Amino acid sequence: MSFRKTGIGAGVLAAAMVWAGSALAVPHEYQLGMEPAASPVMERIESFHTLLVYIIVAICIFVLALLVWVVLRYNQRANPVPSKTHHNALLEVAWTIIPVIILVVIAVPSFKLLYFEADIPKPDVQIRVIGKQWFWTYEYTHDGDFQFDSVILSDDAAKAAGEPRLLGVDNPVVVPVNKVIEIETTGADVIHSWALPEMGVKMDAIPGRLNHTWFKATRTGTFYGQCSELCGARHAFMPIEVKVVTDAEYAAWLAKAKKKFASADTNTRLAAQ
Ligand SMILES: [Cu+2]
Repeated sequence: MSFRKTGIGAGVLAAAMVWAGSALAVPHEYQLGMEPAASPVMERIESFHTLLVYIIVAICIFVLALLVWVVLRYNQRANPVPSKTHHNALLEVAWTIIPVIILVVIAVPSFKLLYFEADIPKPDVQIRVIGKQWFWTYEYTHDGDFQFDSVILSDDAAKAAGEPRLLGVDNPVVVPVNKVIEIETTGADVIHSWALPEMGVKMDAIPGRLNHTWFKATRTGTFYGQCSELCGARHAFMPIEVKVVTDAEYAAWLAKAKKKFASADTNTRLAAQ
């Protein structure tokens, strides 16, 4: 991640971790695997990814072994009189059937995962996410009727707030832990994409269209994401910050947010008039 390379101090990171109340959900130096899953969808994505890695490694080793065998056994010196064999029915059937079996082994869990992701359970919280050039607007349409803009913090403000550079925002999204959060995305100008890696969420926010996805956070903490559809000059500067909190903390935040953001005009309210 660029903010590590561009010099966030370890102290700031440690402070951010304390502030977040749990492991800071950002990548680390020399990280090999994905970030630890924090939702049922991401847990399944990670185990599917692991299955694919095993299959890919096995195929690579097998193909490499074949190559080495051919190079050593059938080079001109070792094998001066080449075989005139031009086909072998058994071999041809095998190299057709075995890849088909491998593809089926991949397809079955892949479709299962796809449908698990697409089937949105009954939501506890619904949030409309509107991508704008270049920030996000969040509308709480279920738990009250308010909206707010979520804008990147300046480097100085991020430092002061103990937030990672280029990821912290002024108004993070707040959601309760272990609850189904339905996310409805749309775009106000061009196509954006709302992505939260640890929740396994990446959904395009397209003008004139409502896309739906969901996540259920399995632990509390602060999670970061970024716009994932090139949307213009400041595409890299519209991060996503989601705080997952307990039910009580969520209720308290909701009460405050309703007052704080009450003056803002919401699209929902305009539509209701
Ligand atoms: Cu973008």
